[in-house]
Amino acid sequence: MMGKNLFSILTPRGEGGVGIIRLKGPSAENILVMAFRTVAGRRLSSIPQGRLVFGFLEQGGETLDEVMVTGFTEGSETEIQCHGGYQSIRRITNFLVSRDFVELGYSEFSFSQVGNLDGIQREAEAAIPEARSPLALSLLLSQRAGALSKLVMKILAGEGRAEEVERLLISPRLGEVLCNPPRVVLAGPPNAGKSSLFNAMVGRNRVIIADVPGTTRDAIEEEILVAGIPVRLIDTAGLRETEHPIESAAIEVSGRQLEEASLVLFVVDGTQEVDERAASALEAIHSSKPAILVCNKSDLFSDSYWTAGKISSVHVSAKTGKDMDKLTAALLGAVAPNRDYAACDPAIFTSRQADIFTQILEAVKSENHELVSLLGAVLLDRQVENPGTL
Ligand SMILES: Nc1nc2c(ncn2[C@@H]2O[C@H](COP(=O)(O)OP(=O)(O)OP(=O)(O)O)[C@@H](O)[C@H]2O)c(=O)[nH]1
Ligand SMILES: [Mg+2]
Repeated sequence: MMGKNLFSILTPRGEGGVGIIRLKGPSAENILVMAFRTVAGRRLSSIPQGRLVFGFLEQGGETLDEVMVTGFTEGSETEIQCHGGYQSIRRITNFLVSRDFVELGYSEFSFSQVGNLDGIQREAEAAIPEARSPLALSLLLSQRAGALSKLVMKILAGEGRAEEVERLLISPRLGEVLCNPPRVVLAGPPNAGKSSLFNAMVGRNRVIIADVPGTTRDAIEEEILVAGIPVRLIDTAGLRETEHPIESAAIEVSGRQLEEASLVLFVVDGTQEVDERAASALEAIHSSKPAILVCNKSDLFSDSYWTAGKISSVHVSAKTGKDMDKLTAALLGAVAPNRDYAACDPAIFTSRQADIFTQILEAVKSENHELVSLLGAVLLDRQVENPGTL
């Protein structure tokens, strides 16, 4: 992308008061200068740095929008602040595209004023707009401020201990869970109450429930927060042998959801006797991923026929809400057992960081200092300083 004029829309694409478009590139400033006229009708010779100038953007004698423009010291970046909403922003970006600008996403656009951030801090900066919970935001802000980078510097200075790195790598890692919500799939025989549980966990009547086996067809997804942890909850069609073509297709969809699940909540009707087919389906699921047996309808039974052996189980009632807190505790225990996060603690939050830290741990243990310094430089996206001397 060297030598190209680039722009990025920094504000969300929706209704709002202001739209912000950042520009940079060899002729970005010139093109903006040519199209801009102040409210007093004056042309500028350059875009002033650190000062907002109010005026109009024009193309072929037509006003595109009332805007404010400003410039930034490094990298000759400029910014247009226009009206918010789709039409105004689109009109200006169409103009930029007609002048050979290329659009980049927010996370791909490297801003000059944050150019001194290291690789980890830049990853945090890019993830912050997508933070899905207050805890995710706190964790990312700490890493943006350098919590994880400081630990890497310590390791590079030969002061990092293997235990510190080991602690970071305890899986599943909170930072990654917060940035990539686990997929929790409700599966099991028809009529067990999967959709009822889905609605209870989502907190509203999102899907149809009925006393007819085979009610749910399409898999339905909702993102929920469980004790501050974002979770993608998925309701699926009940699993059973069927001749019905639509239900068969629905069961195929359930199968695909099961493959992609991080955790399966296998829901059964606790009032019913154990169905061998369902029991072996649960065994098969559990052999490849974490699963919890959920005996539903506990308002109707005190002792369930179902026992899960090694698989953890809970008895709940989707209908009355009885013991739903036990289900959420079991869910959290499976997807995010390490939830202690104190502000400013270092945390891994991307798989790239996890991969490199795994290699750093090995290198620290085998006292391969040269490799440690190489890997640290890759993590921070920096040149290796004095290679071989660490
Ligand atoms: N008593 C009682 N009934 C429940 C409970 N949960 C669900 N039901 C009832 O069980 C029936 C089936 O519920 P659904 O939530 O539709 O079951 P499902 O597992 O989604 O069924 P399919 O979509 O057909 O696979 C409905 O009549 C619900 O009202 C519960 O905790 N207690
Ligand atoms: Mg259902």
